[in-house]
Amino acid sequence: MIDEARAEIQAAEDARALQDVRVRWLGKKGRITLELKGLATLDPDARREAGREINVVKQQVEALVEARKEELARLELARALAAERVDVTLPAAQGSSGGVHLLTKVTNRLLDVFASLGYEVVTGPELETDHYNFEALNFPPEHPARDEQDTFWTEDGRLLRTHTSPMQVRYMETHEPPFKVVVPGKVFRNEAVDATHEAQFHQLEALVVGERITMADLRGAIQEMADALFGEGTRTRLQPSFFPFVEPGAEFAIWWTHPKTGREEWLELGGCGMVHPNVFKAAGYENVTGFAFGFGIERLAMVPYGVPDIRWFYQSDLRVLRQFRGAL
Ligand code: YSA
Repeated sequence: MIDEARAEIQAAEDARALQDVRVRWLGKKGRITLELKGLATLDPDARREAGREINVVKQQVEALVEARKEELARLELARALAAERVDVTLPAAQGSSGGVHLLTKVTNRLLDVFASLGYEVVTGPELETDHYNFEALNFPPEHPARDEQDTFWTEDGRLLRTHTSPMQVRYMETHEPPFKVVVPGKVFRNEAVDATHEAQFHQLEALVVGERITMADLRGAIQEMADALFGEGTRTRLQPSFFPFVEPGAEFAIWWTHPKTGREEWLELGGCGMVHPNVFKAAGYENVTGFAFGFGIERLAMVPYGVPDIRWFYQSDLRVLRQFRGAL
């Protein structure tokens, strides 16, 4: 009988099956219970003997059930642990690491170049007053040059700066010459947006003021920047132009090879000139001279990296952004 019980107990694959076996053997109508009840029909001596034997079997069955119960619990735990096992040899999930935007890289490169030439980097407010954006830069209220720099106004009469030049006067008001500064920053214009014009873009401004600073210094500074950015001996060109806050004024360009077409041509970078006496007057300066220049960072970045449309910089399209991960 004990062998039969042992076989059934061992065959129970889970706690529920084991409970069924236990009931079959030890329950109210179980085999051992019925055997015990059957003792009543025996005479006292045989009953004592048979009772002892059945009780031994009963204890063995109880012990076997208990042992199997513990064994099943151990197996269950081992199964659960196996299911939760982490395979450390699997390749890790590929998270996106992000990257620095091409415009930020180009700006940082420019700032490195200017820092190495001894320029201090300063920044100014994007929300400006008419005074700093126009008036102090020698744009009188009705001057037609204002039309080229239409912008967005707040109800209290301030405006989103159209260029980084307002920092010229702000800086001069709080510093004494001589100095060399560069001002990177975001600027805004109410433009008809197209492949080369955005309503929000970036400029970099340089301002150098001291005694006897001349146009030759301006020429040299632009040459140094071009050499550092595009290689020693890069040709640069200044052509006469008009900006109210310089006299004389010029547009500057560098000679370079277009990476897509392979053609050599002039790349217009921005405006420059000798700081106008009226600007020095607005800043409270006397007996100094200086030069300034400013240019668009997007336009500069577009050409060497072959970005055909300025709007691509701001569309957050990963197919575009990923191409410049390794740039610079
Ligand atoms: C001129 C003389 C100085 O002594 C100092 C600075 C300057 C530059 C002047 N403040 C200025 O903003 N001139 S600009 O209107 O001709 O713009 C300069 C550059 O900004 C352009 O050459 C172009 O590269 C870029 N730019 C202008 N409008 C743009 C633009 N880039 C993208 N989108 C636009 N809408």
